Amino acid sequence: MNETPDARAACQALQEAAELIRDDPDRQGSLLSFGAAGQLVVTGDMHGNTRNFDKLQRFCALERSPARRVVLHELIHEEPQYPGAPDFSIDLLVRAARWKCDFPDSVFFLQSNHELSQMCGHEITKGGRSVLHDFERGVHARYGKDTDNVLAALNEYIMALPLAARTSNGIFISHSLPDRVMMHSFDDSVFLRKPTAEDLMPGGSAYALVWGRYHHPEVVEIYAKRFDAQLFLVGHTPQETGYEVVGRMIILASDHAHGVFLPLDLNGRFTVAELERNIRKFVSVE
Ligand SMILES: [Mn+2]
Repeated sequence: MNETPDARAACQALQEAAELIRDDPDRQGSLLSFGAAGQLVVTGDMHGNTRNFDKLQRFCALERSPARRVVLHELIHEEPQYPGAPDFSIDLLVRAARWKCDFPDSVFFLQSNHELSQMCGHEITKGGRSVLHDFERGVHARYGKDTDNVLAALNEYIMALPLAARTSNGIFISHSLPDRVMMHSFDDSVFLRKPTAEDLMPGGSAYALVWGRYHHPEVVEIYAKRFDAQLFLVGHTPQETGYEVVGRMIILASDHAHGVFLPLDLNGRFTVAELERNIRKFVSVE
């Protein structure tokens, strides 16, 4: 049976984005590197929030700002609008993939635990509901008989994602940092290669990177030395007021009405306090 035009367009956007992500000229192994020119806009988790994504697109205005780049993570798995409702966060992911296709040198994504779980079929439960099942119901509501094709294209996109980005002014961006207990077993060379199936499984270093929680300033210090980073920007840990500072790390959240993003000058030098002053709330964007 032929695909519907919508499903065909969604698969095309996801597959084309996956190809661009795999072959990114700014990428080596699973690490993106940004040079000392232009502006970088960093977000936290978005979890299907199309309202904040609209604002991000308006703020970035990539059609007239070629020197601006934007890093996004954790786009899927939203809180359904009412109990029992499907999760429609596939809509945000497809829009973001199109944004990458339209501006391949400006739009970047990082691997996140929700994307990884969706691809691997590792269940996440939230308040008793099955997050993966609700997401798949949303994909089915949008794409019907073409659901499997869209999910396959989605998996190709997720498999392509890099793990982290670093800037020439010492900022390291990833979905999270490994837990303290993983400090000794974490394999730093995971950034130098395309993650293997083992890296992405529980116990693997890519898995540990995107699932880490409960960070302490002294652990952040240790990773700063190991990764040769001045400052960390991450998402993952929910932030009701938009962000939190943990030593030399800022945790950003972009998935709700108090969500934030962080534009920074790629040739500037920053302390954590200076970066904190650059944080913008989505509500401040028209
Ligand atoms: Mn997360």
